[in-house]
Amino acid sequence: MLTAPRRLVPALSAHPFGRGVRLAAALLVAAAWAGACTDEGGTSTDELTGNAAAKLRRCELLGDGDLGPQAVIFGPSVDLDCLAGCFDTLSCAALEAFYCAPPSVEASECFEDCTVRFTCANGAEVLATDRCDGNADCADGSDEAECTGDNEFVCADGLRIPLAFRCDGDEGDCIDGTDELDCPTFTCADGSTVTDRNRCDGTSNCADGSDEQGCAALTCPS
Ligand SMILES: [Ca+2]
Ligand SMILES: [Ca+2]
Ligand SMILES: [Ca+2]
Repeated sequence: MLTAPRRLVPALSAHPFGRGVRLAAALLVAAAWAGACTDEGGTSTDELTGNAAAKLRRCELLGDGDLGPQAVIFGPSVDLDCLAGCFDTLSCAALEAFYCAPPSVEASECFEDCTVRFTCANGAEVLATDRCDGNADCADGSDEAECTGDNEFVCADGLRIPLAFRCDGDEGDCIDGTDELDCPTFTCADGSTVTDRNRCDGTSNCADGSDEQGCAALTCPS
């Protein structure tokens, strides 16, 4: 049974038409970071989440209940205003095709067009999230030039990792585990705690399953 919504705001590259698993994982872990941010002067992540959920409910594609952090997944290489525009303008039929019966073309194209890219010195383009992530994505390595460290998290032992790996629930990023310290938590009904990212992600993480109770689910026509 599907207990968690498919990502409300599509992880562009996690979609069947996307760019592959590695990048999907990168966008996935970028969610917690991006979720805490506000696009200054424009659409905030909370507004985008609320409006997207409202639209999907008007389209009778999303049930009542909570949305976990995993419901909204995107990195800083997505233009929030652009995504909000997609949810405003796309028809219920197009959204149903995207969420319930992928692959779909119209919605996929709208969402893909919201991707912000970085132009390498040689003129090629990579995702904006590839900028200063510690890997040379441009053939000329220019995406890693003049980096300020803003996209990095420094572990207690001095190791530098992409900021997106902070509080992503994976303890294998800093060797000393410090990337998963002081992260938001969800309190289970029995009083134990799990990382907040486990809330409504479709898997029971609390021993009593309470992290998966009261979650909104997609209500696709059968
Ligand atoms: Ca890079
Ligand atoms: Ca981590
Ligand atoms: Ca869970």
